[in-house]
Amino acid sequence: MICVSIGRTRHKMVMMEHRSLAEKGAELVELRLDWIARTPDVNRLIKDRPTPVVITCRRPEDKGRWNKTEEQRQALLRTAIVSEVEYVDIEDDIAGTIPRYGKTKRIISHHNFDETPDDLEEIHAAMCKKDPDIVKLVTMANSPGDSVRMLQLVANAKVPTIGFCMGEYGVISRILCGKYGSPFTYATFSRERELAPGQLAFSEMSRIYRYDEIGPETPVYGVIGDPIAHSLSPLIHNLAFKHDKLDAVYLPFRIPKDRLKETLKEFEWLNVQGYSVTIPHKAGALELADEADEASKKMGVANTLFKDDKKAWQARNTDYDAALDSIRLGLDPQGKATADPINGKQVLLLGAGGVSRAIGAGIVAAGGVLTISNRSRTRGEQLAKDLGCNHCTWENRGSGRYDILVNGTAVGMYPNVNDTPFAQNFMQEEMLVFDTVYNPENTLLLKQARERGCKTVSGIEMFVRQAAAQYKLFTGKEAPLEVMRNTLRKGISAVGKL
Ligand code: SKM
Repeated sequence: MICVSIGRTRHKMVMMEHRSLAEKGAELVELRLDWIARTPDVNRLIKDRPTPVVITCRRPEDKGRWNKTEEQRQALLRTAIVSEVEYVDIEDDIAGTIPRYGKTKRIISHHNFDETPDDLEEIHAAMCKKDPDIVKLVTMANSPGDSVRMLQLVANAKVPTIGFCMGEYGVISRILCGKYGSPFTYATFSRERELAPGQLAFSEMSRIYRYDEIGPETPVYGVIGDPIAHSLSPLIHNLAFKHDKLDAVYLPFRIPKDRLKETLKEFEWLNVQGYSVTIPHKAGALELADEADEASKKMGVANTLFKDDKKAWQARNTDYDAALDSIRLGLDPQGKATADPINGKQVLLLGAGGVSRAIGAGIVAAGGVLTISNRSRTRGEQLAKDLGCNHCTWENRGSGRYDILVNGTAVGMYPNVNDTPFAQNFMQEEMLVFDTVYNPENTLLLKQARERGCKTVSGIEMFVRQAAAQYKLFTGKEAPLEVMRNTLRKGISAVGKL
């Protein structure tokens, strides 16, 4: 069950939001009395409540907004109990002063906004002695492993325990706590109304992550990277699982660059079945895999890890085929060509990062005549040397004649939508211009290329194809490509930014 928190300053707004959440399917709502500007009137708020409620009134030391006396606060909690609300949230240090009464269930809570302390088990054990129906332990995750420790605690608890972590590293524990037995998780009315760090919106938790359908056996997948909050992989993979009615969930795993090895070890407990891999882990993922295909080894980077039948980690690079197929689609939209349309074409590739390395290797393998240009000259020269292709300086990138231009840099990506890596007057009409940037879909580079009469392919095509290939490696099933494409487009316009 998802408990949705409401924090509004006026009673009227709390009740309105409560009704709206009930209409949207919320089964339990937390009313945060500390947000109400005047003296809260509990009975008014709960009189015609459309769902069961948790009554909570947080003090400033627990990052709440309560600005009246402690006596008044505790009196409110008692009033809620006497009025037989379904749950009341009582901080562990005042549990002794609020007696059990009637049917109201006691959630004994403890928050730590700084860290997930080493003595988590001891804190939990002490809370279990305070006559709880439910123990609620919420701490700040300062590393990915903190979420794992918290979920282990939930899984081993003898008393029903809500346990999750705050912050970006904690997001996975908010989504997975139910899998390990947490009676409910918390979400917020909308992302703009985050009441605690890392809280997801009710719609994300219910419609994207399908929290209520995650069970003990649900296979877990996810994307690893740093940063990761911007990634649209969770959106498209989860909605593809939903479309195919698969019992599976896909999470955003933030892992710092220097912690990949130890974190993947810690995540073994979560029994993750497959990872998409993004910056900065593409080289590290390849190194840590038990086995890799020849193409990934040659590129030195992988964007996919999945467990094979023998539980060994396999590495692949789905960026490679996705990029090449996107280019082929642009050159030969009807798919009529009998030979590879890239063969013999002059290709200018801008950039020398992981994506460029994969695309460049693919172009060379397909028989394209590749030239690399990069803002940092030494990196560009190094990649050209590794791939055995031409190099041209960034200043001279407009001087040659090319059939295909590929942008493998992040220039033009949101929020820098007015930037372009290649001036319009350098473009030739018969060129195909392919931009790996997918947010926005219509980058300035692509707009100017179209004005100039060039054919274009957007980064959406590549992103969807690399995800679809991962989906097949993860599930053994063909991905619902159209669902993924439409979801990505909607996701980009809804989020507006990545
Ligand atoms: O190669 C992909 C990766 O699979 C996922 C991703 C993302 O989620 O942003 C980006 C690319 O690196």
